[in-house]
Amino acid sequence: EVSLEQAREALSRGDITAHFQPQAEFGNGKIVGVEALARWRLDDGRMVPPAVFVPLMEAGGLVDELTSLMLVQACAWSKRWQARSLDLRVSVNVSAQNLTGPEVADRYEAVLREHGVSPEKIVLEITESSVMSDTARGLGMLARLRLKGFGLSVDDFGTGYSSLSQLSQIPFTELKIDRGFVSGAPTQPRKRAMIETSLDLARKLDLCVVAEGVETVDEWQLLAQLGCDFAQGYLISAPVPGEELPDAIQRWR
Ligand code: G
Ligand code: G
Ligand code: NA
Ligand code: MN
Repeated sequence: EVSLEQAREALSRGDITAHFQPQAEFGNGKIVGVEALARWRLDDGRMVPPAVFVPLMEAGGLVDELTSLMLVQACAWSKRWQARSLDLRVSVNVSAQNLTGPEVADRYEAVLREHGVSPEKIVLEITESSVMSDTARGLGMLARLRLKGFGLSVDDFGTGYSSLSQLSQIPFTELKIDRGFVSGAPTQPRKRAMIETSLDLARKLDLCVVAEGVETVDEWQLLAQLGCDFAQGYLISAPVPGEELPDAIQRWR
C-alpha cells in the first residue's frame, strides 16, 4: 500500500518516469508513434502499478502534476529521438480531472512551447469512461486543446458505454480499440464484430484507429485485413524507457 504523501514525494523526487510503447502502421510496419505510460519504482525496486497510483492521485488532487510530468517527458524524449532521426507522435494519458482545472489548455501549450514541440506531435488520450463522466467544462477544454492542434484519442473504446451522440460532440482524431476486443479476435466472432463496428464508426467520424494489445501475428493479420491503421502491443514491444526505444524499434524491424 502507498499513501498520497508517498505519491507526492515520488513525483518530486523523480521516482515516477515515463516508459514508451511503440505504435506501428499496419501497411508497412513503420513505427510512427509511442504511448507514454507512467512507471513508479520504489526504493526497494518494486513497482507500484498505475492502476494503484493513478486513482490515488486523481482522488488526492495530484493528477495534474502527474500529467504535466508526463507531458514534459514526452516533449524531452521527442526531441532526443528526433536528433536520432526518429520522428514520432507521443500519446499522453489524460484524466477527466485534468480537464476541470483552470487554463489547462494554455498550460499544456506552454509546456510544448518551452520544449519547442508542436502540438500536432502530441496526442491526448482520454478513456471512454471519463468522456462519459465529463462535465460541459471538460468537453469545452477538449475542444480548446484540439483547436490548439493537439490530437485527441478515445482510449479503451468499447468499454465505456458512451453514446454515439456524446462521442460525436468531441473533436476526436483517433479511436483506440480496447485490448479486450483485440485479444482472441481471430477465433471469436463477437470480438471481431465489435472491431468491425468500431472501424465503421471511425471511418464515418474520420478518426484513425489504433488497436491496443496486439500480441500475435494472427491478431495483426486480422486487424490489417479489417483496415485498422495502427497497432500497439507486445507483438511489437512492451513499454520501454526512453533510452531503450531506438533499440526496441530496431528489434521489431
Ligand atoms: O502501464 P499499464 O499498462 O499498467 O497501464 C495501466 C493503466 O494506467 C492504463 O490504463 C493507462 O492508461 C494508465 N496510465 C498509465 N500512465 C498514465 C498516466 O500518465 N496518466 C493517466 N491518467 N493514466 C495512466
Ligand atoms: O489503454 P491503456 O492506457 O490502459 O493501455 C496501456 C496498458 O496496456 C499498459 O498497462 C500496457 O503495459 C498494457 N499493454 C500494452 N500492450 C499490451 C499487450 O500486448 N498485452 C497486454 N495484455 N497488455 C498490454
Ligand atoms: Na492509454
Ligand atoms: Mn487503453
